[in-house]
Amino acid sequence: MPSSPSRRMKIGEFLLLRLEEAGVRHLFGVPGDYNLVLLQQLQDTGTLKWIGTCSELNASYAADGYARLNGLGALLVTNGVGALGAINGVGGSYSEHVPVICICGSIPLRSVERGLGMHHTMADGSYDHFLNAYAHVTAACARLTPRNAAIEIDRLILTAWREKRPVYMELPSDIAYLDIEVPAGPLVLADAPSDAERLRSCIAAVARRLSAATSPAILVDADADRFGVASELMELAEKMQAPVAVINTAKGVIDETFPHYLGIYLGKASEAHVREAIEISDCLLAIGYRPIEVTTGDFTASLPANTIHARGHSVDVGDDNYQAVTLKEVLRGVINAVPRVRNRAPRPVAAAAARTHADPSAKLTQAAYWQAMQGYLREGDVLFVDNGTSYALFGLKFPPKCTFVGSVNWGSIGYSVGALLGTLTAAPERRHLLFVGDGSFQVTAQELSTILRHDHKPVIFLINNGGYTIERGYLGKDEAYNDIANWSYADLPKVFRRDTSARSFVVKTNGDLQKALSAPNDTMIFVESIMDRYDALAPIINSSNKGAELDYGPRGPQNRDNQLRPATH
Ligand SMILES: Cc1ncc(C[n+]2csc(CCOP(=O)(O)OP(=O)(O)O)c2C)c(N)n1
Ligand SMILES: [Mg+2]
Repeated sequence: MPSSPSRRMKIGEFLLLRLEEAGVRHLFGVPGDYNLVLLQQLQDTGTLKWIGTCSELNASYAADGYARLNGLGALLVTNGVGALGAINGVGGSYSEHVPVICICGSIPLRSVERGLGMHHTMADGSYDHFLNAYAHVTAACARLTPRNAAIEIDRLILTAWREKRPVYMELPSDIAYLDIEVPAGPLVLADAPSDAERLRSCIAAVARRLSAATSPAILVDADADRFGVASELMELAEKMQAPVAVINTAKGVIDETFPHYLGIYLGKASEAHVREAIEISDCLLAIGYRPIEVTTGDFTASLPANTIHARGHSVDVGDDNYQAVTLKEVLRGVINAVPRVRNRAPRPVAAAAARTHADPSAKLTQAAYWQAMQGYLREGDVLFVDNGTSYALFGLKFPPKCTFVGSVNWGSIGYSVGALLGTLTAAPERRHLLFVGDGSFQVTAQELSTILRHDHKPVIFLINNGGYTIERGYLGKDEAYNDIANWSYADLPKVFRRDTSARSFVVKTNGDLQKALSAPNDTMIFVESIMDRYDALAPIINSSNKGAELDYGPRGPQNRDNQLRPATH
């Protein structure tokens, strides 16, 4: 049998080359003795650009943000201490379906083989703890050896890309410079072709149902973005004149100015027209739907029993389950197969709510803040939201071509600051707006320094309300555990970069906010808005109140008048 062409390369250099071929141009992380060898190879070969971060947690968030815009992201950590620092973020990538490659410079094989005790281990003779930990938060993981490296590197990168999930690889520090035989050709990121019969049958089954329906509709979760099918979904909706709703994880995935876009579906918490179109559809096509309490209006979502469930690599239609098909091919086939509908007009778009005039000298409230933000958004923005009262961003209407970045399922506070570094690195030409609370910001604040170091120009909107307001709606309206230290947030750009040109604003009134919003975007803008600790939009407090019922049950302490409730006017 003729063997496929091969060549010889150093393991570390091969890994870097493969990352580059997979479209990864930057590597985030923190150096450590076990990974310095790979960093030296990166330096010597000039393949990827190194973006050192202040912590591995932030590197994991940055790689996640980068991957969301770039299709794939990567970070480099050191054994144990670095790997566990990053595992929260990698777990988030797993939960949120984001393809991230976590590379860990690990214990030399010499020590593993001889059982030599080494630092950054449990000193218990085992070297597998961190590999085992990562097995729970990755689609695949492996420790590289000279025998498996050529195969494992390709398998792991391709698995991350195909599954839209993170992978973890350990590169023992004494093998990065060893020559191995590697394939001569480049790594091609592609899905395995669908099974021809399954694909044909699946397309026919979906198209048949959709064509026969009188009220077809589409419901979109985040996988529509991860598997890159937003434009197909809009094409299908257009051809069938069918309405499309998203759940909050997929905010902005469907252009919100698209005539067939309905809004966000959240069960009973949805607007009536959205709820009706989804719940009484006689053929609902759901894309990657993964319901949890915060994406279903506390389990009040109710999809029709005969909903078609399409996922990245499989489709459920009635009793039939189709495997070995890809979402993109299925949708392309369905678009071609369904007849063009002309008599199902989209519902007229409601006129935008009239803007009330804000008194410039009045103290800033959340209601006025979010109304002002609606006017600030512009086409093409990358819009970040962290946990907290900033969730009000979900209520704003996005202009075309905006990208939403958030972590709705995983919900780790501080994610947004690290991820912002990642999206800025992936797409520095776009305008990036971060909406974050003081509590979330404190978790990962030091990454602001890396953002400044690389001359990025985001706009950071921080709400200083003295602590964890959204948590006060669960429990502890006035308890000290929901209070935090009152930093001088707007001074931080100067702290993190002495010669910063960032424009900082401390906003207390509507007039202050207007001034901040009129600053040009030629440098970083940091807007610290001081607001009342009890101020939050009613849907947000309601959601916290309901969350407390679910979390603590009827015997819980939330009923002792110990909970922030929506204001009653
Ligand atoms: C890593 C992590 N720790 C704790 C929490 C719990 N938590 C959720 S929201 C929140 C408070 C957020 O406060 P802040 O960012 O100030 O937002 P606010 O509601 O005050 O606007 C906390 C502590 C979490 N989601 N993630
Ligand atoms: Mg707060």
